[in-house]
Amino acid sequence: MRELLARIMPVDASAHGAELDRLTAYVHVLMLVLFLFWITYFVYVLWRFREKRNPIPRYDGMRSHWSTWAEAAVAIIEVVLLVGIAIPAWSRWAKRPVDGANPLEIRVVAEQFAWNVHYPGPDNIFGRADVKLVSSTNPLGLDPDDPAGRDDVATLNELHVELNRPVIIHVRSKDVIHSFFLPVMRVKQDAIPGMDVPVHFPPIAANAGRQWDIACAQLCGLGHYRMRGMLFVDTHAELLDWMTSMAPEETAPEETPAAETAPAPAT
Ligand SMILES: [Cu+2]
Repeated sequence: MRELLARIMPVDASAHGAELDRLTAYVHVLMLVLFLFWITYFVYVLWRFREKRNPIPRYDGMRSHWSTWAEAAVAIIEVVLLVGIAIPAWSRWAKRPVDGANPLEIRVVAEQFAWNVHYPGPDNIFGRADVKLVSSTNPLGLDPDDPAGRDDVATLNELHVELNRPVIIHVRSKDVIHSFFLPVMRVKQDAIPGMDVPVHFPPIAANAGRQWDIACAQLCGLGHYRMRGMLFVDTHAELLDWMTSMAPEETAPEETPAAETAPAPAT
């Protein structure tokens, strides 16, 4: 099944993607079987009960119970898909990575029509951000007087994560509802003004020359079509190099952007 899905689905670079793809495939197979069965039955009924063969209509309907049993069988299959696969997958996904997993925490702030990406920097503490400080040169509204924010790294439409390290992304929005969509990570989450919604995933494959998109999956305005970013899955060393190159001049990181015992970022 995994080989077949790999051929027809987009690249899957996440640990949880295979399970979601499998569920999607089961649902589509069930719908295909139902569609073919009912369309065949519909054509059969048109032919079997045509006027020429049945000049006098009968109003007592079907007398056997096979259709009831067929409906019951479909309901049972749907319950199995929901209770046996979908709910367990959701409950696993809803749990945050355990603390020992040292997740990389990032904020993504959507706006018409771009993705602002905010890293806490080497101190692992997000600098204070205030909507009153937002300007064209300070799209995240970072407070220049907050020492925790001096080493923060901000990028536009460019998201770097680390291979085989869990990522927690805090999805936010500055204006309207957007939808943060990483097709290769099988992640899709609405970005809602006034809310901080964390999503997490473990990247298990690197780009290897492939271009991976961040898309907006909500029609959010006239420029929706150009709300596109790039996702890069780096090795630890590559991420550190990139973070160093992006760090503010006077606070270039000397160490890994996330120490082994990362404290929880300030909210
Ligand atoms: Cu959008």
